[in-house]
Amino acid sequence: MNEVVNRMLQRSKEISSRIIFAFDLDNVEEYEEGKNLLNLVEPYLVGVKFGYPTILSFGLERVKEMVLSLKEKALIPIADAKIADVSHTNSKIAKILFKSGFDAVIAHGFMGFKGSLDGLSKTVKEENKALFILAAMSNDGASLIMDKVVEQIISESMLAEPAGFIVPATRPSMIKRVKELLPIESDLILLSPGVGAQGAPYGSAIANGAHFEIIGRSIYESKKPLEEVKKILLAQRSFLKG
Ligand code: OMP
Repeated sequence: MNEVVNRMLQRSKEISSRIIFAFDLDNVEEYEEGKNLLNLVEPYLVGVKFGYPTILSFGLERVKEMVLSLKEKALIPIADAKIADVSHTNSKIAKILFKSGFDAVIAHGFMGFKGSLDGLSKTVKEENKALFILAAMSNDGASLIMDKVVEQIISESMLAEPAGFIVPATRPSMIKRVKELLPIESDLILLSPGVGAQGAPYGSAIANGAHFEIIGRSIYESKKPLEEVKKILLAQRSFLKG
């Protein structure tokens, strides 16, 4: 099993949580506030996903500081740069992100393996990190194009030996479809955004077979983020028991 995934599953078991926090702040003035928020909720998180809003507004040096501090507490930092370019550019992006301490990167899969995912996959393996690939997206429009080619996306992506896929909590049928497309007994994991602010109930992606729920605004826009995180945990745990 991928070493990063191993750590994710271990932490998940230890703290009984399936939450990956989507940390998407877009104003550098929120830096101190953001750090305080992370300190508040980190005991309940398996990982933190940094998206373009945070990386571009805070800058990589500040993000690196946050990433290293999360790693000290055994959280898994994931860089969501939705990599989707040709091989050598993909590799350069990934190397920069790994140098900043990230354990995993997220890439698209529609570009195919040859000349795109191949280079990225090589870099990820060389650095002993994890690659997560978008199988289908959570927005409504994704059902028009992406859902229709999910089989091809998965088969091309598998050549890149990913650690797992991103699947939409907003369309549970797609979570199930992706699971069906994966090899039997595969140890690939599924991360699912679309929970909370985008409409899927807390815990529902877990109930539908995802391993982790990626949740952003419901936490960082809440007046009581810690209470919200505890609500998410309760929902996830009830589905895991049920
Ligand atoms: P909230 O809607 O605020 O919970 O955030 C969801 C997070 O998941 C954001 O960081 C999105 O960029 C991300 N995301 C989706 O919402 N939909 C997708 O299909 C894929 C992603 C992603 O790759 O993480």
